[in-house]
Amino acid sequence: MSMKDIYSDTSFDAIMLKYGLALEMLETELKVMIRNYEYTSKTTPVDHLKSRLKTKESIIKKLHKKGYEINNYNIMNHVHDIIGVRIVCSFLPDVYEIANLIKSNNKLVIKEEKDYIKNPKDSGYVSYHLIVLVPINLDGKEIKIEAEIQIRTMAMDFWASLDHKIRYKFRELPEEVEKEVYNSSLDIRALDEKMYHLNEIAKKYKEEI
Ligand code: 0O2
Repeated sequence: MSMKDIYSDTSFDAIMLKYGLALEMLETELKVMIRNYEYTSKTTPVDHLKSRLKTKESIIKKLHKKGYEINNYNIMNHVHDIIGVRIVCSFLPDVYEIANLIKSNNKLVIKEEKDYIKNPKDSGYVSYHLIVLVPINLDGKEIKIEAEIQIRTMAMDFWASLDHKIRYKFRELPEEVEKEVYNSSLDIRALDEKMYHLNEIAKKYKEEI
């Protein structure tokens, strides 16, 4: 019986194993980078980090939505967020600080950047996304696996989590609900600005006393 090595095995289970390994590698890389930054800058820009591997059902749903046939080639080439890492920061500028930190990491390759803070989505969704390639070593050979990193403030995370819940529950939103959900995203943006300014005032006050 011939045994396929994991590097050349293209079965669904082997693909998910590779993504699982890449997620572990990415999480470690990000945590080390953040701890190191916190140590040298004496600041704590990150409130928390969480990650997940997309479920098989969710992968199939995404391919359906994009109009692709369900096969392993399309999974690897058209689903960009099988690995999802979310970094939740305290204040708005922290989001860009962390994004720049990731962009300067020499192990990760930046494939795409989507700044939904400067260009919010029609829904009101605000966040900063990076699609990165994570290198992993299998049987002495390197492969690069795609991952999506979402960076946002706590306020943006609060809105996005509840927006996701509301949308998931109701599928299509009534127009007035859609409008109010959008309006609440404007409140969130204003709140982020306000908390940032209050923190700046507090910092200045601390420096002066
Ligand atoms: P889930 O359940 O969170 O995984 P792509 O993934 O790049 O092929 P797309 O849609 O162009 O497809 O990517 P985009 O717009 O960058 O969005 C990717 C993810 O951002 C989504 O993944 C959500 O997590 C989040 N997102 C985007 N728009 C919204 C929004 O309006 N509301 C909320 N709450 N989240 C949003 P999934 O797979 O759609 O969902």
